[in-house]
Parts: sequence; C-alpha cells; structure tokens
Amino acid sequence: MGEKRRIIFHVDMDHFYTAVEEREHPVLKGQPVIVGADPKEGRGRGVVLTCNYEARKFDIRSGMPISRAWKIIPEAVYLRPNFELYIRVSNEIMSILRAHSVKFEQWGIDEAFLDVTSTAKDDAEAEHLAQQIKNQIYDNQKLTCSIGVGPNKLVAKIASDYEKPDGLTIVEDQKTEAFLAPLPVRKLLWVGRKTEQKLANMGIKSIGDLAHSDAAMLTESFGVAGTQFYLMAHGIDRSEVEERSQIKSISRETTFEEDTSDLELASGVLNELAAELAKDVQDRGYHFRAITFRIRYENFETHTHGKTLPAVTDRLQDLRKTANELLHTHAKLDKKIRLVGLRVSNLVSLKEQKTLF
Ligand code: TTP
Ligand code: MG
Repeated sequence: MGEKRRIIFHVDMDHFYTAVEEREHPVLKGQPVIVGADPKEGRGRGVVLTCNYEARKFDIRSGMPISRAWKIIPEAVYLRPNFELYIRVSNEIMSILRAHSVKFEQWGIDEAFLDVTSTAKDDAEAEHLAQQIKNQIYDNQKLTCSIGVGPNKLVAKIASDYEKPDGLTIVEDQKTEAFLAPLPVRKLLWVGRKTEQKLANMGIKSIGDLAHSDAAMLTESFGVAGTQFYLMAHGIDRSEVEERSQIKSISRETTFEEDTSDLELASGVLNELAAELAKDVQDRGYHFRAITFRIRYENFETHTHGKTLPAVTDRLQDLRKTANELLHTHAKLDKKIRLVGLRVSNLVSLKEQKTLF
C-alpha cells in the first residue's frame, strides 16, 4: 500500500484502582479487593468499578452489581473509590509516558497510545523500549502495566490485553491477521454484547470468522459499522495517535420569562439546570471539581461565583448543594434576577471513550 510502517504502543495499567489502593495500603496485598459502591451487606446498589486479580479468580468483574459480588465473596475487602488519588497517580504515569513519544494520546484514566515509529526502528528495538517503559513505571510508581505493540492502535490495544497482568505482547505487522483470527469478536472495539449476539446468530464467533465473511453482507446487516468490522477483522486501522482536545467545561443557563425576586423560584430553576448538567456530565463520562454559578440582574449586571470541591464528583446532589449555597450567599435581594446559570469545570474523564475510536 506504500504507506509507512508504524510502531504503536498501547499501555494499560493493571487493575488500576485496586493496584493503587494496594500500594497505599500494603496490608491489602494477597486479599481479594473490590473498589466500587458500598455493598451494605448485600443490599447495596451500584456496581464494581474494578477488582484485583485475586477477586477475578471468583469471576468478579467491572460493572457487576455490588450486591452480586457480595453474594460471591462477602469476605473480600470492599473500598469506595478515591478518585482524587487515582487521578493524581494517573497524571504522574501519563507524564512518564508522554516523555517517550512525540505522538501521545491518553485514553481513559489508565491507558495511553504512543506512536514510537521515529524512536524504534524495528520490533527488537520496540521490545527494548517497551520493557524500559514498564521498568520505569514500576520504579517510579510501584505499579505494573501491560503493553501491546502493533502496527496500529487497534492491534496494539488488543495486544495489551492479551497477557495481562504485567504483560508485553508484540504483534509483528505480517502476523497481525494470524494473531487476531482465534480471538472472539468481542475483543474488537465497537463490538458490544448485542453485536456479538447478532454475529453469533450468523455463525461468526471469532475475528477469523469475521475476516472470512462477506463484506457486502456485513455492510447490509450493520451499515457503516459493518464495513468497519470487516476492516478491523483484517487488522486494518489507519487512525492516528493524537492528543484529543478536551472540553474544558460544560454549562447550562436559563433566562426567566419575567425578571424575578423570588429566590425559591430561582432555586427551583437552578435545581433543574443542575439535573440537566449532571446528566450531561455523566453521559460523557466526566467527573468535575469546580462549580461556577452565574447570575444576571434586571439591569444586566452579571456576576459569577465559583467554588472548588474537595474532591471530584459527578453526583447531582453535590452540584445542587453547591449551586444553592452560591445562590443564597451571593444573590442581591434588592434587584430582580434575569438569568441564572451553572458551569462545571476541572473535568476529568474516567471512562473509556470507545465511541471516539
Ligand atoms: P480498565 O483498564 O478497564 O481495568 P483495570 O485497570 O482495573 O484492569 P485491567 O488489569 O484489566 O486493565 O479500567 C481502568 C480503571 O477504570 C479501573 O481500575 C476502574 C475504572 N473502570 C470503571 O470505573 N468502570 C468500568 O466499567 C471499567 C471497565 C473500569
Ligand atoms: Mg487497566
């Protein structure tokens, strides 16, 4: 195809949240540890965010209801997440990684892609560099990671998952299709449970099955995604490693139909704005730490008042509480209110953004 061959790394920290907890509290080592919602002796709502490999032996998984985890291993150590800590550690790891490559792309809290084409001239040099990075992260952070090396992001990402934890998997360009063929289709990005089921009904289970199926038929069944599946099954992915521009803040505001001096009314509107904003933030997989309240009076005089929370959150109740505090502390009672608004910033992304691939 005449394109320059690339060497891409995907680095993924091992059982990230629980690994950080174990490092901070060595007494946890060797025990099954689960970070997530409060299990409340089996009555808890919410899910497992992650668990260490001891807990995985019992088939505990990310996203599983915490009540189910409790049924399986009530004797595990259950911890609430400390996002502040994880984000700090994540930032330290990302700055180590960033230094190794001109083309760098963070992907979620504990993963990143590096394009090392200009640093490593062949697979042997790539292996040496990957080992060096693993050692450096361990020496610096006392945490292990898994690295996948491949000709593109798709293959590198699947490779990093191949021999977790503490893995290093190198997929040579010519061996890409052979590497992918035996793996279940679920390993491909974009293939969720529904697609997996639909493909299974068509007799397609492995990536190899997918590669040998009819491209036109896939397009007919899945639209554009079908074409994408076919290319991915052949290990083709031309997307670049590039730092994505992050949105800095998300906001909502409402102008009253009629200027008002009714603080209760303003508070009600603020609560609605908070609900919309919290949903937006949660849908995008963000947490926030800073909240800004904006108020405009009948004479167009406009003020903003901000507060930084002690920790990141995505909870509506935190947003509402702060918004109302700011309203009641700062609203001038001698002027009618024309508009109120809310903005959240200091955003951090805590979930994988698969749809952006
Ligand atoms: P992952 O890298 O998917 O998982 P992990 O690092 O815990 O385990 P692995 O060794 O398999 O890589 O996610 C990174 C962190 O993101 C994880 O520690 C917790 C968090 N997370 C969630 O909050 N919700 C989720 O559904 C998943 C999958 C992860
Ligand atoms: Mg991980």
